[in-house]
Amino acid sequence: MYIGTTLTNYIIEAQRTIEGATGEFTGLLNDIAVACKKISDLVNKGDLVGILGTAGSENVQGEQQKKLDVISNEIFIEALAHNGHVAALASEEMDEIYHLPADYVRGKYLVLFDPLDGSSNIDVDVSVGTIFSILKAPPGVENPGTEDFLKPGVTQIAAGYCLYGPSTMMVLTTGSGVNMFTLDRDFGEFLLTHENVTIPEDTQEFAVNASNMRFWEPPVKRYIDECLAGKDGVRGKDFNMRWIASMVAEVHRILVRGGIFMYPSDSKLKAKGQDGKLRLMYEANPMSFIVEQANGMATNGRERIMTLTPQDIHQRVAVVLGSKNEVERLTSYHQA
Ligand code: P6P
Repeated sequence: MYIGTTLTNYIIEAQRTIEGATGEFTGLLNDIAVACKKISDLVNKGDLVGILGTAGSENVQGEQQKKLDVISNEIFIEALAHNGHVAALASEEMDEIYHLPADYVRGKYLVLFDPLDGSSNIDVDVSVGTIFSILKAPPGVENPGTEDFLKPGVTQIAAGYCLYGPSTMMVLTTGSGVNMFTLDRDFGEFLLTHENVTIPEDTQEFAVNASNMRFWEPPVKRYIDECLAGKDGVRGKDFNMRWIASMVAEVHRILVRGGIFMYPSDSKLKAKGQDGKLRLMYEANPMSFIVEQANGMATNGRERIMTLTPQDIHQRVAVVLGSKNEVERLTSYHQA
């Protein structure tokens, strides 16, 4: 009876190719998978277990927290803090980094995560997801500080997301390509379903929140106008638009069929002193790692996201990512 390749088996096989691997990384990814399975279970139950709606609190971003934002954050801490694979954690839902209790065993890794991205969709039953980024912890440091997290995206050991959609899918890169695993609820395992995913270099589909059009910088306005002009315009082909308001779902679509996603800088965000809406450390960097490993491209409109030097755990950044030739085109318009 063929079972298929489970996420755990796949990681153990991958670990065998890593010099000196101790199994701790495998243990960490397994802890992350457990957290995501638990979140998937709750997301799927929704109102049946009374967890929709707002928590009546705000996160560090000043955004209304959904009950599931808070619960998902607690699930991640519960799943990752106890097993001795991490030295500290950072989350969109926590102002400060999370230091382990003094009696907990410390591990070799730091994990940054957005436990439930796109949660404004949760009450209307639209796909949401978890995003995570894994860094090496500084050796021998009992309690890593914020500065130990503030590393550029190119230093990530691994990155991934779990999409809670019609099916629950774990998408992961450890720097050797991108693989997708689909959750088989009957026996609670993520099974390998898409190996070495690559993003088509061209596309006719763009994703942007067009309601911000009047605030866009000229290069973005030019790019979108050209797409809207379709085959009668300079692009010579028609384009389609998507906007789900859930970055995990947008990135997943792009991994599967190509596309360009953008949350650009604009005058409204600049007026608030923000370079973008999305967060560098636990949204843009992990998604950029995944997209680049799938032969795509990710910039802030001007430079590669993964080379940016972080200044703050919760700093925001402009994001343009997806099909390489389209990201290059839009980025070139910023240099024109
Ligand atoms: P807007 C969700 O809140 C999120 O961080 C991303 O997942 C998503 O792409 C974006 O913000 C949606 O932003 O302004 O369209 O609601």
